[in-house]
Amino acid sequence: METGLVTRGINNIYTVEAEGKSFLCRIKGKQLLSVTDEYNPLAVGDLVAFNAINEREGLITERLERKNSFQRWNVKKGLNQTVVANMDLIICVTSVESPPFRPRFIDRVIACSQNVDVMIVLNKSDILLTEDEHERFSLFGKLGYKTLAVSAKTGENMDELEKILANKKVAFVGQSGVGKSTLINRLLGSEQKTGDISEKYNRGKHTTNHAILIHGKHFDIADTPGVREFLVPHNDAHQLEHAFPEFAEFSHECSYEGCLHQDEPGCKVKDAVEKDLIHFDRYESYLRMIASLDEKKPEWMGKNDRSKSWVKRMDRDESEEY
Ligand SMILES: Nc1nc2c(ncn2[C@@H]2O[C@H](COP(=O)(O)OP(=O)(O)OP(=O)(O)O)[C@@H](O)[C@H]2O)c(=O)[nH]1
Ligand SMILES: [Mg+2]
Ligand SMILES: [Zn+2]
Repeated sequence: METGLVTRGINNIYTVEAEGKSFLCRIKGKQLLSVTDEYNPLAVGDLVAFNAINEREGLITERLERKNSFQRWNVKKGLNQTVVANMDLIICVTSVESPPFRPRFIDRVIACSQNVDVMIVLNKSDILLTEDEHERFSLFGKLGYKTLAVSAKTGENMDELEKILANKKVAFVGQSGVGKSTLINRLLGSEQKTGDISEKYNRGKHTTNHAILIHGKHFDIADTPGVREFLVPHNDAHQLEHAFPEFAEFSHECSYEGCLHQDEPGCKVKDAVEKDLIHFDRYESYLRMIASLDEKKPEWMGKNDRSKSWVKRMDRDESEEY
């Protein structure tokens, strides 16, 4: 029995690395005993116990306990799906344009990251954000998240990013076309496929189609497929609060214990939004996530005009077709 690291998984065949060797492994039996009601039993970054059959192949018998994960809700299957596990840092890669900057997407990435730090990297900063967008981007820094504007094209701030990555195992997640693979190639000298931007939809074409952990000299990076949307995993709704640290100082004053800050009377979070102590767009982002858990229509939409213009400006692709 050996312990190894999953660096890739396609069609139920996993690449497992152990002691400098690489094995192609299947799961022994039909499923891992420890894993129920999840879309995928194993993700890149998982540690597994396996039996080597020969120098190149093996059978996985167990998934070792995860220290953290990045999970999303898989709508089609109605199950939580783990994109990567056991990372030192989740890097949400966003871009200024093509696809446009979408702060609510970042909010969801934070909510999908469980027990792991999140950093926000704004790529394509050879192009400029609008003032409103910049304000919303800087808000993440004020809330305590590390943020950095870079350009894979011009190389701006890439040395800074390298410093942050040193000695870490990180995952790049984000929308298709933001430049995850381009950045990784530049950082690691790897040759991940990169894609053009669709002229019709002004976003990427899902060039990377499965997650893979790539080793570098000073750090390891998991490249992941771009998505149009990350829906937050279906766990206890209260777990969403970790993604909204600015609620904390108000939420413990809410009248109801266990207040979810929707329409409960005496909600101090809602009060704080009305007094502009919490950014209204962050609050709306939160409400959307809660609504998606209930699979309710977001009734609050359109309640206030200010928010409507933000929906239009900041979440432009909500109406886009796939
Ligand atoms: N202007 C500009 N374009 C960039 C920059 N970085 C990447 N791009 C372009 O963005 C496009 C998409 O890059 P990819 O690296 O394939 O994006 P991705 O995030 O890996 O996309 P998926 O694999 O589909 O998730 C390519 O045409 C890149 O040349 C940048 O810093 N500035
Ligand atoms: Mg890619
Ligand atoms: Zn409340």
